[in-house]
Amino acid sequence: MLLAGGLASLIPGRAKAGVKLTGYSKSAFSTSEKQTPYEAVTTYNNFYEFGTNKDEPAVHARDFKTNPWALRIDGEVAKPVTLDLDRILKLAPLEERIYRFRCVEGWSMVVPWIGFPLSAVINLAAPTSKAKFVAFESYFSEKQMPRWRYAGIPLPYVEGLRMDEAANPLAILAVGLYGEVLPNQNGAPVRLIVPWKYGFKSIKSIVRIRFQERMPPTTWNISNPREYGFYSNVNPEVDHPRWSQAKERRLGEFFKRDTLKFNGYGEQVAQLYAGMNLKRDY
Ligand SMILES: Nc1nc2c(c(=O)[nH]1)N[C@H]1C(S)=C(S)[C@@H](COP(=O)(O)O)O[C@H]1N2
Ligand SMILES: [Mo]
Repeated sequence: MLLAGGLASLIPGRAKAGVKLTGYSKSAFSTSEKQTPYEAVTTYNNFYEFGTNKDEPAVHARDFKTNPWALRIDGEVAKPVTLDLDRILKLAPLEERIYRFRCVEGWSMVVPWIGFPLSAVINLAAPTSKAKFVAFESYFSEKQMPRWRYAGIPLPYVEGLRMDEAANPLAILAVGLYGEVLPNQNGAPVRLIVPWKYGFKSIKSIVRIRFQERMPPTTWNISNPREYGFYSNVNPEVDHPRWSQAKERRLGEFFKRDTLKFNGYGEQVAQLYAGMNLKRDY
């Protein structure tokens, strides 16, 4: 894996978008659906630490410093470890994963992410038999995140998965999109992508992954427990208290389309929830 043009990232204040990633392979999990244009993917963002309007993260995250980076992996594991960016990029062979991505707000997109299975982290850390859940935490700095006061949610942003969800081959850590390192506004340098769940589960700019026995708290559930549950699988049959989730609008398209259960990834993930009542435990 090579970072071509890596020097550009050393020029202070320069956005790192445009630095090419090379040596990644294609994945059988990719969709052939029309990809949402790069421009839309990188200027229509939810990253509340950098502002709550969709166009703010691209502006306010421009100077966000993502190198050096430290990702701490610990908790109920045999091998706790702290990884720098170079080691993160070398955790596993990089793949392109072209996934549908559905935000709970009712819009969706198709993004060619570059990353590797989250299971690479599980293999590295070797969780003990006590580990039932994985907790994720985003970077947080008042100084680097000038709009943090307006976020309206507790920070740092936190998320979580059940162990078997984390081990599912569709769950990835993304380090790039459209063949380039992740733009800061999309969660550089490393973020989670769980394409069968609403977008808010796909936590950005991760600094800590902790394996634990208990179900971890999650940011939107803390802010609004009535609206957002731990699982938050895409489900057209479970309405948001304030709007229907039956349909969605692809960015750039006019007409709405039907939302698919598990965002269309049921074949890969439905068995994770066998025996659960997804209308109650959402
Ligand atoms: N740290 C952090 N992660 C986050 C968010 C956030 O505000 N902060 N927003 C979430 C939401 S609601 C969505 S829809 C996706 C948006 O990802 P994108 O901007 O790359 O499309 O990031 C998720 N991850
Ligand atoms: Mo979202």
